[in-house]
Amino acid sequence: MGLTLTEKILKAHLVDGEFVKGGEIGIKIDQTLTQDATGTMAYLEFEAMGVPRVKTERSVAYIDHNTLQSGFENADDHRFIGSVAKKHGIYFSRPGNGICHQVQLERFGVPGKTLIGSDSHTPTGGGIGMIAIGAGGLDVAVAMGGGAYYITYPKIVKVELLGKLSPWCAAKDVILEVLKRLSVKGGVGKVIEYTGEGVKSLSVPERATITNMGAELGATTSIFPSDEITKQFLKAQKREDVWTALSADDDASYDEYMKIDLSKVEPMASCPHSPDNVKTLSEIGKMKIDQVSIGSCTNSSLLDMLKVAYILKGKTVHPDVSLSIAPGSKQVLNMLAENGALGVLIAAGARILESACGPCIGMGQSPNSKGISLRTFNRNFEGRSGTKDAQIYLVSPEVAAISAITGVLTDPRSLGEMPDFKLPAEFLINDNMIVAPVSEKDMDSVEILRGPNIKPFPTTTPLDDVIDCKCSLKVGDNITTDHIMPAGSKILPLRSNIPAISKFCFTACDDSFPERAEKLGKSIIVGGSNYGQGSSREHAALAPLHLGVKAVIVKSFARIHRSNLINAGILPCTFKNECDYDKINQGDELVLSNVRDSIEKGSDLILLNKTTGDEIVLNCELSDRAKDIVLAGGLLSYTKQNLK
Ligand code: MIC
Ligand code: SF4
Repeated sequence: MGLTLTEKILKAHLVDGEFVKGGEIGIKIDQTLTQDATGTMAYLEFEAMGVPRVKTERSVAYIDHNTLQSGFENADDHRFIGSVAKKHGIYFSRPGNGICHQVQLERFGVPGKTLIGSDSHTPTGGGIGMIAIGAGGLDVAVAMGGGAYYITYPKIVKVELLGKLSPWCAAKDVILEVLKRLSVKGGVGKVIEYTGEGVKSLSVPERATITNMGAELGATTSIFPSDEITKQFLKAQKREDVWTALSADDDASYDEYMKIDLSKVEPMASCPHSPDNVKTLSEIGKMKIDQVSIGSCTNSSLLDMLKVAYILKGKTVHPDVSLSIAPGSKQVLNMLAENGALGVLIAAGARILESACGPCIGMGQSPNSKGISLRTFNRNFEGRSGTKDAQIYLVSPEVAAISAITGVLTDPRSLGEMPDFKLPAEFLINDNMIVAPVSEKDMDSVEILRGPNIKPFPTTTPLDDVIDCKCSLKVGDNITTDHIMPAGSKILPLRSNIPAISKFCFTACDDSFPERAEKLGKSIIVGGSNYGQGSSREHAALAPLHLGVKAVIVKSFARIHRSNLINAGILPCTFKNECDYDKINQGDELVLSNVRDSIEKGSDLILLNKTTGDEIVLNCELSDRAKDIVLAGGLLSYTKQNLK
């Protein structure tokens, strides 16, 4: 039987384990990326491992998240990351050069290669046929050191695309359609593989929008074939030499199947407060809006910006609306400046932001109180914009641009005929903001620049055999990492200082949690299903670790967060019987005994609720490697032990 594209790439990179669905496999990683909000920790971890030079084919450190420098902290982190990169063999994309996923796609991605990044939207690389996966900073540090990356051998979903998008309907609408069908948990443990004749009608940036937002399905990654369109894109980036044709075999077999007729896809929006709360524009109606933000790693390509400029040409942003635009990379911004489109955006009244994540991660442009904001981004979790009572709708750039002019949510199909927007035959290539590392012999001449806010990785201890403590917090379903470890302009600068950032842990749900947890010394958190969805930020595990959280017991976990807990040495348990969730209340006294032995043997754990007298059966299914990591007290201790 033939192979899927996912299987072909995974097979070529397999270094550990076997291809058994649900089993664990280790794959060789060719490329890594980090961004600055997760990067400082990742490089501290890399330094702690003591490996002098990265062993990957290409590792790149980006500065794109923490670019609002309202104090010394972010600038210090940028300098630290730049110096570590220079010393240890990593390319450094300077602030201003753009959003990691956009630049990686333009300048570094290679079809058929594996990439892991300390950012959940790393699957953007699937747009050119890479297996690109979001991971915790520690996993990326290990991969830079030459270690394998471990994933559950995924189920593979075939999404067959038919036909062609209708005018003014967008790639964003395609992924919103998938989210509507599968939900934010529907992709867990799966790779979404796009095939079918409809693939040919989508450009690389459109494909990348779709794979990018596959992260919102909880999927391991998403991938498109590498074909003539991929070749043209790479040629226009003067990188045709890295192209290879890649696709699934005709007789490949898949675990699940879905068909999407592109011609039937219509403009849609993710309504507050979840990316899968998808409605068509006609279902939502003509809603008055306060703000429009165009940009983010989902929709900030040159193609997106050219469409926006076409719609804004000769118009003025509605008097009740604030429009901000952040082109995804210096390449995009520079080309807009040269072809005159930037002038069109400025003339219409758009507030041009630097090429960075910006409002997507709450770094500025928070909406007004109860404000309605249309954003071309990928996440609309409550509070993420920086305004707690704002209502965020996720839309395509086409919907965003026309609505910015009319002041109400507007269907772009009202624009009538659509011109044929084409990618240029040649992009403007100027890599002057990418700094190459020094050669191995000059390594010692590079001094690592550490600012006072940069504190070491928290210390961990081997797993206790008896965990006897209180439940410090009980939360419900679909808790995001933005709940656990909020971002935004006030908190992000503390990403390199775990004791300081921990004071904000879970404050989105309960202001008193950090103080309570710290007073308790050790505790357990209880949650519902899809716990930890969203970002790859390992801070959502490191802050609980610092606050003494020993175990997290939930109905189900999101993939990256679960591995971040394991990497931090926190026990990730699930209820054997989901109804038992109701048998624990915040403040209850809980005991887990015989923990080490049960983990080693892979047997169920028994939790005694001393407050109620209930005995609750818990699952903590771990691969052999994950068991060793948890027993050792986390991935850093485990790796250090294994490097000896
Ligand atoms: C996000 O979109 O939430 C982020 C900020 O890019 C995160 C990474 C982080 O929290 O640093 C992600 O998606 O992994
Ligand atoms: Fe940056 Fe937003 Fe993309 Fe995260 S989702 S990488 S914050 S642009």
